[in-house]
Amino acid sequence: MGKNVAEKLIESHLVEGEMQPGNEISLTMDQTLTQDATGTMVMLEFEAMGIPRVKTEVSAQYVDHNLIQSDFKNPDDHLFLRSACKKFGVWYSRPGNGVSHPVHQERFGQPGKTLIGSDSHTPAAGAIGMLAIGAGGLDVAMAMAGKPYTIRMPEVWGVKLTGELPDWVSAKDVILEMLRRHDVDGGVNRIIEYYGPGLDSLSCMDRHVVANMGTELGATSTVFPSDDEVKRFLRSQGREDDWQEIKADDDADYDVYEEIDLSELVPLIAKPSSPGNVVPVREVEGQEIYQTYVGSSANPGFRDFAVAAEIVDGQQVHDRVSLDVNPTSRQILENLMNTGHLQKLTRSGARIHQAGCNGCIGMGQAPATGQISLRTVPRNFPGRSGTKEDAVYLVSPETAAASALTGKITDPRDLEDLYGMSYPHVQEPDDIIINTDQLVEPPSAAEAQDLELEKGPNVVSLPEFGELPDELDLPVLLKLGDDISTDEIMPAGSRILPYRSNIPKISEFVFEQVDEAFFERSQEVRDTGHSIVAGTNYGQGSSREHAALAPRWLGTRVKIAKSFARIHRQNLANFGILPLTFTDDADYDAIEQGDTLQFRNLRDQVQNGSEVEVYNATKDTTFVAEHDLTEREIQMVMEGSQIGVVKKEFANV
Ligand code: MIC
Repeated sequence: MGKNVAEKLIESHLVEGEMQPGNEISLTMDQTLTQDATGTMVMLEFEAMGIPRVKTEVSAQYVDHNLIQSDFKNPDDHLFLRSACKKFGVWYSRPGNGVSHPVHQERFGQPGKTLIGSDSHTPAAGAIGMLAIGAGGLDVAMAMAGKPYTIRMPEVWGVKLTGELPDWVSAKDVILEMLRRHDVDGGVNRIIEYYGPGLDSLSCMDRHVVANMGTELGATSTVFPSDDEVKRFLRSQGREDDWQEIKADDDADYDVYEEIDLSELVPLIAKPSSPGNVVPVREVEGQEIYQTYVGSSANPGFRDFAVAAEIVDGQQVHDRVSLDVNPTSRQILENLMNTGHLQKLTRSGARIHQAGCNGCIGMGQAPATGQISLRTVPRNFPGRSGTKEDAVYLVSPETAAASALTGKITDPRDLEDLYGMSYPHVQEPDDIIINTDQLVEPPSAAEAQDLELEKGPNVVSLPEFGELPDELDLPVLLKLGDDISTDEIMPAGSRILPYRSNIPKISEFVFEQVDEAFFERSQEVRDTGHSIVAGTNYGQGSSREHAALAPRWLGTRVKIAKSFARIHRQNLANFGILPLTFTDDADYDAIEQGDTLQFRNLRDQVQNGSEVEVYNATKDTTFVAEHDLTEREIQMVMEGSQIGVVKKEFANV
């Protein structure tokens, strides 16, 4: 039996386990990617492990999230990261150089390699035939230390693309169509592999859009073959030598099949406040808007900006609309200047920001109260824009630009009648400007030996966590519903993100979005701990380990959910929070916030089986919950965190 692309990538990096869906497999990681909002923890963790230099082929650190410098905190972090990169042997992408995912694809991405990144959108690199996986910071620190990464072998979901995209419809509509069909958990425990003749009309940056937002489907990763288009892309980046062909064998099989006829797609939109809430733009057109936003790792290509520029060219954006343009890299910005597209945008009234994540993560550009914002970003979880009760819709650059002109949600196909416009077919020029100047290469190990880490007052060492007690009496401090995202657990935004390097401080904001009194309640039981109860897909969204670390600092010992999102479940285990699932949904219904759950003989139960007995002392009832922890994860939960386990391991090497 032939192999598909995902299987080939896995097989060539497999060091342990069998490639059967559900089996535990360990893979070597060739490259790592970190960004500043998660990277400071990664560097602190790497330091705590006591390893002098990274052992990967390439490790790169990007400063793209915490760019607003309203006081010393973010710049302190930047300098700390710069010093850590030099000391540990990591490339440093300076603030303003751009968003990690597109820059990594342009500069370091290589077909056939594996990449692990402390950002959930790391799978974007699957656009050029890599196996790229998002993970918690500690898992990335481990990979930097040369450790293989362990996951459960996912199913491979083959999505055949046929036809060609119609005018006014683009790559964003392809991934929105996947989300329309399958919602935010449709890709759980799967790698999505795109193939078929429809690929011919998707450039590498178009594929990046689709691979990036595979994360919104809950997928472990997304892969595309490495074909002539990947060769063209690498050639345009001056790196043709890094190309190799990787395609599925003719008789390759997939665990699940799907087909999308691109020619049947229409402009789509994800309504507030979930990327899975997708309908045709037609269904919601006509509503007045306040903002449109072009940029982010979900629409990062030259084309995405150029098409918006062509649409607004010669017009003024509506006078109630803020058209925010966030270039994804300095290189793309320079190319847009060179081709005249930037001027078309500025002349039409667009507000140009520095290259970076910016408003995508609530670092500025928050919408006005009760007003609609249309964004090309990957997520619209509640409050993520920085405005409470926001109304963020996810769209293509075409829909964003069309709506900026009319001041209303507009199907871009209407521009033909409204403005007599025909669809601007934009192609990225082949002889682009290449700018690598803001990527700082690390010095040699010998030169780095005596370098010191530059830790300003914002960089606070990692707290140490104690082992799992055998007996626990834990009040349920919060009961939550389905699909709770990490943005709701540990919010981001310009007020909170600057505390990413300070766990005690950032923990004051845990669950602020959903329950403002949570922090105060947690303080009453700080020493004895508490539990959290939730529905399905708990912890979807980002990779931020702060969504485990900060609750752990506040005393969360056990979380019981109907199901967990992959990265968050791993982060919980990494920091010694016991992730349990309900065996019967009725047990979830029976628990009320404020009940006390008793656990007895807990260590024994966790180590010697998968079932844990829970006594609800308030209701006088008992139920059984389950864990699916591997042996290694059990060790972490027992020790109180993976750092303890790792330290011991490295001490014994
Ligand atoms: C996101 O898009 O949610 C983020 C911000 O990039 C996160 C990482 C973080 O929380 O720092 C992600 O996707 O993992």
